[in-house]
Amino acid sequence: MNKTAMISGITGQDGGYLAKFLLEKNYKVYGLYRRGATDTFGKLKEHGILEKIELLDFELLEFSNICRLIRHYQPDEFYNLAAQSFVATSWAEPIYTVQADGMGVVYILEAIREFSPKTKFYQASTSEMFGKVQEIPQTETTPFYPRSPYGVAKLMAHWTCVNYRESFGVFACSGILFNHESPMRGKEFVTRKITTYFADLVTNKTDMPLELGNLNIKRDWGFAGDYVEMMWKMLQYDSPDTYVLATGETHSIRDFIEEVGHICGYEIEWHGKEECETGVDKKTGKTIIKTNKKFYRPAEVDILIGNPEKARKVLGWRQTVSYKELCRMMIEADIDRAKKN
Ligand code: NAP
Ligand code: G4F
Repeated sequence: MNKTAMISGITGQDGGYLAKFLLEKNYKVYGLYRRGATDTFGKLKEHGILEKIELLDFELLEFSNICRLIRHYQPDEFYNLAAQSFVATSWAEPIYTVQADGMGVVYILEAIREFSPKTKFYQASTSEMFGKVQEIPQTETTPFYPRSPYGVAKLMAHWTCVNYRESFGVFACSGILFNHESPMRGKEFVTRKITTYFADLVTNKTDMPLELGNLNIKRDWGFAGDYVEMMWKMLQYDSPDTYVLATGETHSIRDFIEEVGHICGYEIEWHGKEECETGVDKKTGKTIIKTNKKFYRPAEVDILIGNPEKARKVLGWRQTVSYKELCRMMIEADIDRAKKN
């Protein structure tokens, strides 16, 4: 009998990579999605797996819907990747974000506890929970200090997961994942915002500068494809636990721009400071990057860098795509797309 897995957030970046991975392992995959007025299956089509997934209606805020799904299908594994995942939006929509990213997880765990206690559960926790970091690098024991409604909601979900593990014996794992990117990353996130811009620039689709927020922020960026395999590994291990997944390297936004720019043949010279900074193409003297206060956040997470030692030892975690390879993979994919459209 094939194992069954439910993936919430199937239309997102990680949903597509995880579904592809599980299908290759002969899982029966139920893709949980919320109805939209426009087509949200673009990533699954690009992966070439849309037809192989059984799609089911799902909404994080609808407890009755979650109960029915879990009671009826009783999946072997449930991967909760659904969330309002854009940190900046969480200040504009704090109540919705806390309900979806926090309470939504309580709903799923309650449904599992009540109707399918054998279902193993993966929660997409995040390095945003470390926020104003209390330790460098961050590990599973670093104290949390979230800086956004998103981080606060995810922290509630994380502790709920730990609590259902300890109180009710639910096989609930929490993966504290640091930023992971790919050509399937949403275009509002900073890496993809930068690669789509440079792709438009080199294919002459724009001659305007790219406007960004704080360029000094540092992130630990890995490749999404590497991280989804570890989600699965967590659920195959003898007992449920919490793991940090990260590369152990950190780079600034400015560094990411320079790397992608370099691949595209631009050498960038920086002028001014902070909210008045510009990046100028050395060859032409043209301004291609501008900072704009609009993209600054009310409270920042200045630096993230994880120590994935526990995952390395227990799960065999290893990174297959380096930072530079990731930059190249993302810009090449966006240039290809820009040429096609
Ligand atoms: P993503 O691309 O933004 O995907 C989020 C998914 O959640 C989408 O499928 C979205 O559906 C769905 N969703 C949002 N609100 C929902 C709701 N109310 N009900 C049902 N579905 C809803 O995110 P991702 O990068 O794949 O990340 C996957 C998960 O990992 C998220 O929980 C994120 O918070 C977490 N995480 C991500 C990273 C990272 O660096 N990528 C790091 C740590 C943790 P629509 O397509 O309909 O919007
Ligand atoms: O790419 P970002 O929007 O990702 P952020 O906020 O780190 O969140 C992502 O990673 C988390 C894991 O740590 C996930 F939990 C979360 O779901 C999401 O996947 O922003 C990265 C940094 C921020 O500090 C932001 O202030 O880039 C800075 N930034 C500077 N200018 C910008 C911009 N971010 C965006 N999105 N757009 C800008 O113009």
